[in-house]
Amino acid sequence: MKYYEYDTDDMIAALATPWGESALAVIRTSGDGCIEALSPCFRGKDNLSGSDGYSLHFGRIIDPGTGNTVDQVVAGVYRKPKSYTGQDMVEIFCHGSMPGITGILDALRNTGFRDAAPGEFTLRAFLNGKMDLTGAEAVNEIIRAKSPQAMGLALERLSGSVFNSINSIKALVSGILAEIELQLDYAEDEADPEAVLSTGKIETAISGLKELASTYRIGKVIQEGVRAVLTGRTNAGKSSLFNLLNRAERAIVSEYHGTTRDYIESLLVISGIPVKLYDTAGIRVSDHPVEAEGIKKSGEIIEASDIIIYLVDGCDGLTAEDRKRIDLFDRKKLIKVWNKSDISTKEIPEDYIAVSSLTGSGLDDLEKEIVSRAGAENIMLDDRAVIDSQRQKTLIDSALLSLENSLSAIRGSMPLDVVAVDIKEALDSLGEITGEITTADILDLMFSRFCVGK
Ligand SMILES: Nc1nc2c(ncn2[C@@H]2O[C@H](COP(=O)(O)OP(=O)(O)OP(=O)(O)O)[C@@H](O)[C@H]2O)c(=O)[nH]1
Ligand SMILES: [Mg+2]
Repeated sequence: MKYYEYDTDDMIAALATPWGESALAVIRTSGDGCIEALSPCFRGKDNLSGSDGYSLHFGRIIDPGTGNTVDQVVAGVYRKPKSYTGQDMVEIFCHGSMPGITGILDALRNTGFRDAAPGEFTLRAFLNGKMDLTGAEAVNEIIRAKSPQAMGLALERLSGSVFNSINSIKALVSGILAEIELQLDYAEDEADPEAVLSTGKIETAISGLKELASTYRIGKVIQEGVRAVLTGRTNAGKSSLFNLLNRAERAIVSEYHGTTRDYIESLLVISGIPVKLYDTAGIRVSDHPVEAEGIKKSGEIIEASDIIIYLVDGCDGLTAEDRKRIDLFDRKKLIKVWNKSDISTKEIPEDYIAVSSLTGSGLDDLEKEIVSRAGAENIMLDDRAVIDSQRQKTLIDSALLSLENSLSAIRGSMPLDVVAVDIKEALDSLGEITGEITTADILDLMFSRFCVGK
């Protein structure tokens, strides 16, 4: 969709729930006159066109062409501006039946509704001032959240945690600009910026932005999670540990070497961090083409992982082959596990986590280490605005750069109008974060990532 040619008032419709059989489905509509337009398709005790906002109506959707009943539904009516989009809206709660859903959408098309593009309802909410851009991004983050923590942070953002932080910094920076402009208007001589401006406010704004920027890594980890791979020699106990971490018998475990060939993946949540965990084929020289292919795939997964959990078979102890492999890995990503600690008679080196995949001992330590490697230990999430949007991070960084430039300009006794340019640039970047300043391209990019119907 191209927003520069965008009609914000026409009537749109979309299925807001997944395609497929289900108990219920929701079809959403929005636009000028949509309640009246939908009214002829609805037969019930009440007439939709005269109904109040926030009212529910039981009835049938009929095909306006044939007069046939398509489905029995409940229609929810919202009157502007009290709706998600800020426009008149009708939400149809129907059966989750494919022919029913198709029939309702066809009836709507025949009545003048257009299929909504991804994120178009939220775009309208933004354009109608129902939410700022950080709120709109939060809507998508809520839908994509993979853990309760990710969901909680995104809900905070929807309630304005990032918006409020940015706005208070923006107010500070606007105040600085006002001071400069006053000087520029009234000062008789060219004033020395350092003499007339206190740098304290700029420094406060910088530290506020730095704090917000520093939450990006953790925000991203919580939202998107990390990839962790189990690797090691055959029979080290990777599949046993995979099952233990999953609390489920997912992978085949056996005393035969080379049991796992294709990799297996699962999604865990450890202390709020979504972890995509991979069990892979044990590494050894193999002339069996299937096993060799599995080992090749293991290599590719290790390459793409954020965390590599290397298992040493505690019965055998550390072999020359283990040492050779361990040396190849990036230290920052590597967690070394001494498995079979229940029967190992060897002395366990200090930098290993002793684990028994049989008894579960050491599991807590391993999980803590995974969280720590994800960069998420000691996170205090209460009352904090945490960002996870690359767009917001880039704009915060550019606001920071402009403010730092303004400080250097002041300290270098540059003229006040030069300082003013940097301050204005910082304000523009902050305005872009909340969407006060925006372009069609930004909206295009952002809303194209949304689901249809949201
Ligand atoms: N005593 C003991 N036995 C274990 C432990 N972990 C795994 N085993 C045994 O070691 C054998 C190999 O375990 P797997 O989990 O299949 O090992 P793997 O690393 O996945 O092996 P491949 O898939 O062949 O690479 C099985 O007989 C397991 O029961 C452990 O912590 N303690
Ligand atoms: Mg295995």
